[in-house]
Amino acid sequence: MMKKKSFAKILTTATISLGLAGWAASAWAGSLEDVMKARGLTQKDLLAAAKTYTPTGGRDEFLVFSSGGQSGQVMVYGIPSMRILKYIAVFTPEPWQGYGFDDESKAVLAQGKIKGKTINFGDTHHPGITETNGDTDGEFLFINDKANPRMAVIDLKDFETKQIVVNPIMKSEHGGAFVSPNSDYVMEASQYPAPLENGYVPLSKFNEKYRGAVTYWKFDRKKGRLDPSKSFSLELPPYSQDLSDFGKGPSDGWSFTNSFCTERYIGGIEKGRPPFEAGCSQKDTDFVHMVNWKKAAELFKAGKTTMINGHPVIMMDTAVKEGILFLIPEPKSPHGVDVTPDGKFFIIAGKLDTHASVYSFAKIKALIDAKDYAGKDPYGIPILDLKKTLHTQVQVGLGPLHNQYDSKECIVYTSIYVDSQITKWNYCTGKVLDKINIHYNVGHLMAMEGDTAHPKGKYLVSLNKLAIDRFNPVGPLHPQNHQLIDISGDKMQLLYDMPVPLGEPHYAVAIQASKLKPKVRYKLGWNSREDKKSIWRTRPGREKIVKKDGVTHVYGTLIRSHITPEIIEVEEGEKVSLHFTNVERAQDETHGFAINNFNVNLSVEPGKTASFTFTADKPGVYPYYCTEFCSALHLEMQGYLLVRPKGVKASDAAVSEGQTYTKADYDKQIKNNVATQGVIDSVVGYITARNFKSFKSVVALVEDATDQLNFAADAKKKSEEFAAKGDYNNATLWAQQWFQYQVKTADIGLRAKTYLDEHGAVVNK
Ligand code: RUQ
Ligand code: CUA
Repeated sequence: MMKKKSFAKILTTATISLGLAGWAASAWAGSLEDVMKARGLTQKDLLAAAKTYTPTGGRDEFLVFSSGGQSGQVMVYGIPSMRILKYIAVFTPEPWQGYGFDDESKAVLAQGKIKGKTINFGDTHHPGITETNGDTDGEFLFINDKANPRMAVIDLKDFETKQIVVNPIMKSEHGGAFVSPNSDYVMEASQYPAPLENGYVPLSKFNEKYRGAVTYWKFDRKKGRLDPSKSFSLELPPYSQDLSDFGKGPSDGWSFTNSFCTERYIGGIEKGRPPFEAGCSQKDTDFVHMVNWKKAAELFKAGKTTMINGHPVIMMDTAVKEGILFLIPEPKSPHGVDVTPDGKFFIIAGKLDTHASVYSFAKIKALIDAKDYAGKDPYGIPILDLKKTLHTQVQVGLGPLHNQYDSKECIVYTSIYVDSQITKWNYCTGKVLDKINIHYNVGHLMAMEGDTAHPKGKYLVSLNKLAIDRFNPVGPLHPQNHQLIDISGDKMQLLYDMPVPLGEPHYAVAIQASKLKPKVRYKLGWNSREDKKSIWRTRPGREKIVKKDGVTHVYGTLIRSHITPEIIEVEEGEKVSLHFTNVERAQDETHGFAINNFNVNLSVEPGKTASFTFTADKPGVYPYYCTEFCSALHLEMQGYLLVRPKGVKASDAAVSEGQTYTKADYDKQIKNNVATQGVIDSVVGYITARNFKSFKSVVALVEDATDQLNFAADAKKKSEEFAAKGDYNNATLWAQQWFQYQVKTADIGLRAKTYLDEHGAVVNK
């Protein structure tokens, strides 16, 4: 615990320890050669290190949003440093963020209930960022849940999940989230065929009753929410639809969804039948589905839909009649379909083929316009001739999966699962340019903005499924391995291995960090999940406990370093709703709130109001405290919930403390406070003598320090009032509180001073 030493002393101690640390580091380090020798590093290693190493305080050029697979989350990390910055809770409760513990986020998770059932898990696969003219703009992020067909919206202003929508007709999905070039729609395609209605249909009716589908979720950018009332779906045959992409440029208005198991095989290994894997890989080709989604949106608006589970669906026969749905054969068990940056081609890789196929949109369009079809599938959907639609086919390796584009013209990278390689090739000329080994078995790969109209090149990440021998063993469950590759030269160069200890990521998207504009704090009293002022907000001095409709509402505040109220007494069986507003304005001053035995942790960032409702069902004493180490007196940020047995009267007995104070204690405290004020004044003098206004972070710190000084003045006044009445006990305690605000002011002042020193502030003329 902090002793009451004078601030001059604290300042000197801080300076000495900084000086010592600098001296110790230089004595230990040795020369670069020594370190290379000791750690067995090569020149190539050093070069890789220099390309990724980010000195303290340095920022990354790109941010990555990676799916977290079965963790139901999204992971955020920086490139080139590969430092993990955040796991965003999406489909799964996450206590650090209070997600699934506070009432506000519980309401978001509750949107994801399916048939009344709470689903606390998601299999996140493909994140997609909002786009403007085919380029990602960094406003919102979407992510799908493959296991329980759902789509989530994350606001990149605060990196919080705002909405979950449940797909009304799908029982499984995969081909989402893909975003149209101006974010009008977010696409979701089903995976394993099932009846679109809910309920039982025997497998003997597979061909007639089981279906696939694509859903176009309308995105309302102003509200930052998907709008189910303006969303629609398209019925598809019972093939296993897979990944999707939206066209852009010349192919804008079209979407592409490939499929596997167009054999429509239904398995049955337990009955002695060959398993799915055999029956679903029999044919040489499957189908990519081409949908004219702009025309589909018009059909939906014209009411040419059938309501299924209360959701409008354009049926296949309507789609065929209106000429909005076509099929093109694609070689063997395809996986990714990726539209080129200019929108003229799309590339499909077949898992069981060694080729990547480049389809020409111009050729496809000409065939459609001429009604030049090669045939029809069993559901009457026109099929185009594979050869007539191809631009080229290129042998890229065994088990190609996904494609990403470079900033350099015609350059594409394909992940090769079986060979554990990445192949770099030219899709205009059809030439393979380079291959690099990865460790091991790559799924998706991701270049910087490599799926947009203007890829940024520079780096590529190989999202590998297996780590095997790359890291220190941590038991049979291994992390995944994301490998950073330099693609700026002719040859790809492996730079860095990052273990992913969260879940199995599938796709990831990178965006220039400069495009993101996250906020530092919320407006005071903010419900972050609904993006509006919380009806439960309160301000310092207005804290209250109110009984309404049988619920005891506590309107509280959190600030360094106390929780108001500090004592809450209720009767057994009472329903209690706690609402805490973090009234800090300072950056990075989050407070937590946990209480014994109630399974709750709140994360209350500056400005936020978070609530927790519970029934005080068992009499007892329940301490509560702040779970973020927010200040020197963080441990003292505490309180008691007292639950009185039914029928027992509240005792107003005087609070009995362990200590009382005299005039001598008071005088001593005052002396200390006055000395401290002198130090604060000198720090303030140091800052204001310099051009601190040129530094945004310092201006924010000075604002915060000013707040703390105002609180100090308040406590000082109370202390003096009690002293005037001769109540030295309360006078001393308030003087101590005055000192606490001084400590916080000095702490902030020192931070500002260090910042100025490190960033070359100059003395005012
Ligand atoms: S998919 S790699 Cu969703 Cu390719 Cu997993
Ligand atoms: Cu607030 Cu610790």
